[in-house]
Amino acid sequence: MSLKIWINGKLHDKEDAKISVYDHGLLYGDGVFEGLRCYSGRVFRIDEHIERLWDSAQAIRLELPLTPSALHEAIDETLRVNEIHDGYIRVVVTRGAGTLGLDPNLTADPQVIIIADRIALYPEELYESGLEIVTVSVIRNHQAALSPRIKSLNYLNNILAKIEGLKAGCVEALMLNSHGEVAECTGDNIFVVRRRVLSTPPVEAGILEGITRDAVIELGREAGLEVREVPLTKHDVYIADECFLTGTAAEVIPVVKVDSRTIGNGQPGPVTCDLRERFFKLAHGE
Ligand code: PXG
Repeated sequence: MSLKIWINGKLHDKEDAKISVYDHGLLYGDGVFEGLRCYSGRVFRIDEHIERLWDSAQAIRLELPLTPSALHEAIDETLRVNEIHDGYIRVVVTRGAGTLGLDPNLTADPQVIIIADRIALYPEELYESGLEIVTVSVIRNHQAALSPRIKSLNYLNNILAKIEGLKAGCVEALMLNSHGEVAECTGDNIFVVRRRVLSTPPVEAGILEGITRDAVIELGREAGLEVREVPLTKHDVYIADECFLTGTAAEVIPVVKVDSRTIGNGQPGPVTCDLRERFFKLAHGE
C-alpha cells in the first residue's frame, strides 16, 4: 500500500501528492514546518510542536488555514490511515502558489502538508560509542536578521553547515553565533556536563527552542542536576566532562569528540546515559 499524504484536508497517494511549482514555499522557502515523532501510537509533545508551528507562522505573518485542534486531528488521521505507531511526522505549511515575484500578498491558498513515515533511526552504535562533531565556519543566522527560533522552510544556513561538517567526516556540525558563542548543531541542540552541572546555550544565543531540549532540561532537574541556560564558548565544550545533542530525530545522543579533541574520557558519560534512559521512558509514556 502506498503511503497517504495529507494535503489541505485530502489524502493522496505518495506518488500523486503534489503542489504547484509556483508555490512560494518552493520559490522562496516561504513557509514553516515541524518535525514530530510518534512512540507506540503517541505523538511526543504534540501540543508543543503545534504551538511552535503557530509561533513560526506568526513570525513570518502567515495565517494558517485551520485551527490547532484541526491540525491535531489531521496528524492523528494521517498516522491512523498509514498504520504508523512508531514514526516520524513532517508538517509543512507553504505560503501557497503566487506570481514569480516575492510579494506574499499575491499568493493564495497556503498548503498544509502532513507526511507520516517510518523513522530512519541513527545506527545504534552511534549511541554506544558517541558522535564526533566539528565546529564549522558557517555562522548561525543572526537572530536580528532571521531568527533561528522560526522553523522556516529556508534551512540553507543549516545545510551549508551540514555540508562543511560532512566534508570533515562528521554527521553533525556545531555552529557558533555572530559573537563566537556556541549556538546549536544543524538539527540538534547541544548540552555539556561539568561537575554535575548541565549547561546549554540560552534561546538568546540564537537557537531553535528545541522540544527535546526543553524535555531534557526538565529531566535534568528531576535527576537532581543543576541546570543552566548560559552562553557557552568552544572552551566550555572542550573542558566538559560530557557533551550530548538533543533533537526529535536523534533524541539524546552522546558526543565524544569535538574538533578532534576528546571530551571527558572519550566514552558516553553517566549523566548522558541516565538522561537518555529518562528520555526514553518519558517518550514511551512510562
Ligand atoms: N535545532 C535545529 C536547527 C533543528 O532543526 C533542533 C534544534 C531540535 O529541536 P527538537 O524540537 O526536534 O528537539 C532542530 C530540529 C531531521 C530532523 O530529519 C531535524 C529536526 C527535527 C526533526 C528531524 O534531521 N530538527
